[in-house]
Amino acid sequence: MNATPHVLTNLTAATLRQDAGPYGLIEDAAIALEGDTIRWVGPRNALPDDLRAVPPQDLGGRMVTPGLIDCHTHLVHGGNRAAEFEMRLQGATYEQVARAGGGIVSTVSATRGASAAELLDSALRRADALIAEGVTTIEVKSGYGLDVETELRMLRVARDLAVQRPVRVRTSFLGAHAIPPEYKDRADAYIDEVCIPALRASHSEGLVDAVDGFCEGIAFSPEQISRVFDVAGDLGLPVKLHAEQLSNLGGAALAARYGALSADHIEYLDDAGVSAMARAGTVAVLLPGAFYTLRETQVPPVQALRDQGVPIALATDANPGSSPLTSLLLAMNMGCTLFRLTPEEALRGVTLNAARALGLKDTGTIAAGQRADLAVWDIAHPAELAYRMGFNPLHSRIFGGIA
Ligand code: DI6
Ligand code: FE
Repeated sequence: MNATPHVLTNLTAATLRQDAGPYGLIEDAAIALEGDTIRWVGPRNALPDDLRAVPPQDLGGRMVTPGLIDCHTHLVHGGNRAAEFEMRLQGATYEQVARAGGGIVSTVSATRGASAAELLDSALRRADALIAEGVTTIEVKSGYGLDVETELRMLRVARDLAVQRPVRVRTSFLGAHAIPPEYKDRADAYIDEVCIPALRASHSEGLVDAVDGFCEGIAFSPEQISRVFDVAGDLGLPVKLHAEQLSNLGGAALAARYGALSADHIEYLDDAGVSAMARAGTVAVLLPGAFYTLRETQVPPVQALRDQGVPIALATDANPGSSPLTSLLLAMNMGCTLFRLTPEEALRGVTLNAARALGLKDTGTIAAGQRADLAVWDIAHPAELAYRMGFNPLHSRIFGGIA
């Protein structure tokens, strides 16, 4: 491709490159884009001669970061759970609601009853909220169908989001999310008769980038998750897992044994789980929106993750039950205030480490050869992104080189 380069100047670049200083910051920087790729980034006075000849676009001293990445969402679903919110405010716990047939299973009925067009319509509203905050990549899970047909419909709708909007979508198959009412007390049969066939069908339609599961007392055992992960391995798909959210079943260590991209939630993760993740290079995806909504008190072991060099990502977990959150900036703020991440860790968590949690190597930093997915902000310092609540300082977004 011989596209004319596009040169951006009069900006500060928070490149997030790891070999650079805090935030990988470059003051008075220039960024050159060519087609959908970043060709060059560095101090403006070091611009190569051929790029100096191109009339630049002046960004007025603004801050440029990589486009943000929401690496854990359940964006596609029918209905909402405001009634359950009210029940929990009257004292019911998330687990009690789930065991009483509410919770995830009530979203399953609403999702089964929704057409693809209805699912797309409501998911686009939520995707637009993310995109408006500079998000350029969104992960979307299935898991509210729990039958072959509806799991496929959810994944097709997820893929369609990237046709309807300038955003990249990565899909995760989450058939092992909950046990549907027709398989009550027959979780093993559900795995064999529905989950695994739905995974194979979704994969053969090219709808699956990774395989996820919910390993928990109210969901699936480590043994059941293993059976799904074995099939993922046969299909050549990477895995990730909702692990140690409400209790410790050793899910993160199990995921690490399968070389998982990420283990997500992990409030109840122990030292052995942290070590297993460190050895496998599994990313810790922290989801403060769910922690906040469920009024969880056990915080994830952030210091142990740091000490053992486990990369930390942050995401919204956007879902109608435990995290009705569609602001990645607010997730960053919550990551700092509730989990004591630094603002730099929060930004790394929604860029470079979020990319890793999705197995993506071409996004998440500003560097030559990366995709030209950028966010331009009206801020003076990158810490401002995590600092405010309910304020959106996005100036503009560049997706695949296009503003
Ligand atoms: N953990 C979560 O936080 C979401 N799924 C999961 O496995 C919650 C999904 C929901 O409550 O609808
Ligand atoms: Fe989730």
